Amino acid sequence: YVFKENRFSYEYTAKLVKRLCRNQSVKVLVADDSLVSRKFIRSLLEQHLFQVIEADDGISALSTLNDNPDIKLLITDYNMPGLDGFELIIKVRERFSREELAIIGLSSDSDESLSARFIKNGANDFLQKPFVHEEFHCRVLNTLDALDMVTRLWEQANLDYLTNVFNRRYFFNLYEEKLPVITQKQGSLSLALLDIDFFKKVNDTYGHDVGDEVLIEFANRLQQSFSAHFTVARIGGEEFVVGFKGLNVEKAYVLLDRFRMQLELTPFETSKGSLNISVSSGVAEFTHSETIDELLNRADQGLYEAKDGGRNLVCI
Ligand code: GH3
Ligand code: MG
Ligand code: MG
Ligand code: MG
Repeated sequence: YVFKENRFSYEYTAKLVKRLCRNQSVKVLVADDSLVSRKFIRSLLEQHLFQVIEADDGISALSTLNDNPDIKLLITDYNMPGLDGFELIIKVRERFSREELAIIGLSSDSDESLSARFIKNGANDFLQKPFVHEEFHCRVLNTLDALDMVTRLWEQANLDYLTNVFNRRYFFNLYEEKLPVITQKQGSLSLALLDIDFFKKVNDTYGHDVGDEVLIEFANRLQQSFSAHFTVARIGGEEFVVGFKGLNVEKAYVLLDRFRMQLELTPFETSKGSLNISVSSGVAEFTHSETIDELLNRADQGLYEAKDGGRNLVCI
């Protein structure tokens, strides 16, 4: 492929290698009722190291997608028995957005309006069969590059650059959206505000870089303890929040106090040696008429009490 393009520059090769590495982890579903066509597309995709899954009609494509939500690209034929390509992508788009799953439509039908109809119905791109191999590769790679770009932009907008947990923007957007839903469903939510104790002293004694190491390690421990079930975000310098959806304040308190104790008992290993770190937290339970700012304010009052009470405490 490289030689055929006759552009054997270092940058070009590096880009290709990077792509091939990415492709190895990309699952592509090929939906086509023709065995010959499926095998052909599979061979083209495998040249670029993609993981290929096949479906021989729309219905089995749909169930394969439901069982494998990590599939990134669906390449679907138009004419198939049962569920055709259009009906398939309309159903697929009820569950997966264009940013989660890319779709490329294919057809050997001579109807010229097909490509526009495919794209209007939710396909990211369309290819007329038979196609030149090179065009197929270009369209697949462009579609996946666009998907990667959206993912990168989303991460830059919503993740904290230092610790990789959710950032302040994500946290406020999420709860402004979620609080009315929780109210409607009569569900419970407790919100904790956590603040590292005497963090300024870490910076002053060991330097800002060690301060950063502590923040990263603290965020990792928070994630390990909570992020499988709850939302963890960094909303300020050394201030983090955990949204305990589904928990009343007593239950959230128990989890937070366990975290506080584990933190106290396990020193942080940094480049300047091991440091003892403690955390103070305030936690409040959502009452169904308040805003996220009001809830956070009540958690902050708990945090103030924890600091005032000598630190290394959780207060309701
Ligand atoms: P307290 O126990 O009352 O919480 O005291 P503290 O020293 O932890 O709190 P204070 O608010 O006085 O200090 C927080 C410090 O966090 C001040 C600021 O320079 C530092 N900080 C904020 N963001 C960062 C960061 O991204 N990296 C590092 N290394 N330090 C940060
Ligand atoms: Mg067909
Ligand atoms: Mg603080
Ligand atoms: Mg602090």
